[in-house]
Amino acid sequence: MSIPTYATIGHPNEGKSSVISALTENETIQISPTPGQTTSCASYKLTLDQEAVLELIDTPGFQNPSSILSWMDDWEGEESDLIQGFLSEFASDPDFHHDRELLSPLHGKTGILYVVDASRPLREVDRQEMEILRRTGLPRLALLNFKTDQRAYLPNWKEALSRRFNLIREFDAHEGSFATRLNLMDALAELTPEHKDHLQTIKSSLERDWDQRIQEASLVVETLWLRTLRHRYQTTLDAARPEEPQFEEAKESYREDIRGFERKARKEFCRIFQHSSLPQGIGKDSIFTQELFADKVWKVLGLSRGQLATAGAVTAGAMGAGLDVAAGGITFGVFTAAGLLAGGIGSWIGTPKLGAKKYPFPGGGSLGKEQIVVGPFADPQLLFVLLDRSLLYLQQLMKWSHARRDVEPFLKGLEERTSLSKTWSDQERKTLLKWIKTHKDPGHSTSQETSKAFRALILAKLRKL
Ligand SMILES: Nc1nc2c(ncn2[C@@H]2O[C@H](COP(=O)(O)OP(=O)(O)OP(=O)(O)O)[C@@H](O)[C@H]2O)c(=O)[nH]1
Ligand SMILES: [Mg+2]
Repeated sequence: MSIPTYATIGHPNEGKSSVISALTENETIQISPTPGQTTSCASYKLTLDQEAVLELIDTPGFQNPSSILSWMDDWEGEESDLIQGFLSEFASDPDFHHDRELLSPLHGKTGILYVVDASRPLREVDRQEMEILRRTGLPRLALLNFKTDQRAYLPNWKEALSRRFNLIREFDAHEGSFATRLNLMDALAELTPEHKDHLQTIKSSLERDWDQRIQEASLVVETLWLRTLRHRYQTTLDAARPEEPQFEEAKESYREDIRGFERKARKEFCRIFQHSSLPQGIGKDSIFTQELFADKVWKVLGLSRGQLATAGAVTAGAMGAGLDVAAGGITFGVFTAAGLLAGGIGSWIGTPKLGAKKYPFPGGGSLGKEQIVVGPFADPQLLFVLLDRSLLYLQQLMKWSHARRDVEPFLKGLEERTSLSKTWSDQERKTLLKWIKTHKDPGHSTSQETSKAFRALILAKLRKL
């Protein structure tokens, strides 16, 4: 069976290609602020489970709507031959190249998506374009795209469109959120009822696919936590060099490892949501883009000291205790439950100091050489900061339209955000702290249980984003 095929048509530069890009999650479609970017028709497929389920045809913008309409007014042939008649008449006129390209794919197609930028005033050419499309006799859905926030012209647009279109829907190509895409499937089902069942199946598949992505993302978050929680950086102490700079180098290597874990998680998030060109963390002065260990980041993100002290002091202590065992009685992180409580419940002053210690290689081998060990980090706040930054990144990513080619606003949007985990309930925080307690060492008897609770919590949060 052939799949339903819709042509996006409209005036140049209104967002036709952007609509297709958002809908099919295709970042490679040419989109440009210069009108006339699309010069010939191109077919794009919506693919689910490796199967093309819907076809969209991108077309160039109208160039001569007034001439086309006058020509149509004079047409004396059958109405059903109108488009074919136009294409034959203007077959070799270079001035009508774009118009031919945009009308030629209409033959045998399921319907038309007429894309307009409804944030600008309505003009006579728009009415002419609408009238041309009406005369094609195909089912017509008008998509109101908004290139700016201006909505004053909306009533005019709606009034003119309602005379010539079967349906009118808003579709902000730059928002292009998941819900918007689902709504469009409903609109297409209404426009072309003969494909209703098929479109309904597409909608269900889209929902299932989205949920799988969210589940995968929650696993990535857990992996990031696990790697960070247990990470230790070890290196051999060079007896010929002073110790202090070597301690500092080791600490920086440890920090760089954790930054690497975070970068990897963001890369995974981008892969899951099919974005290949978004930055995974650049910029200078936001709680999101700034360096992970910056004081400001720790102050704004993660939990407050009070939240950590009340909900997690014991666990925080346990995190420290875990270190003592792991490292033969030496505590590397200076920040333990005692430190947390002594610090009171005010806000964070900054990142707690990271400890580095030296001790002999276990078993007395290596000819008396000593090693430097940094981590695991004793402070659970590191995990909460990472969690917040992951969720904030996902929040931005999940609603980032594939039609957007500008990276600056992606980073800017992140700068305006603040801690999510601070707003969670005591119970939710306890779930997370329990996870920490049971995962600091491998093989804890209840780690599967706490892992399940952790993922369920993250999943619920992601579904709400
Ligand atoms: N702010 C904003 N800009 C948009 C939106 N949709 C499209 N644009 C911008 O408008 C410009 C034109 O978008 P295209 O998708 O290339 O438009 P088109 O109708 O395919 O243009 P032609 O192929 O030239 O006819 C680009 O700079 C887009 O980024 C939107 O919803 N919001
Ligand atoms: Mg285009």
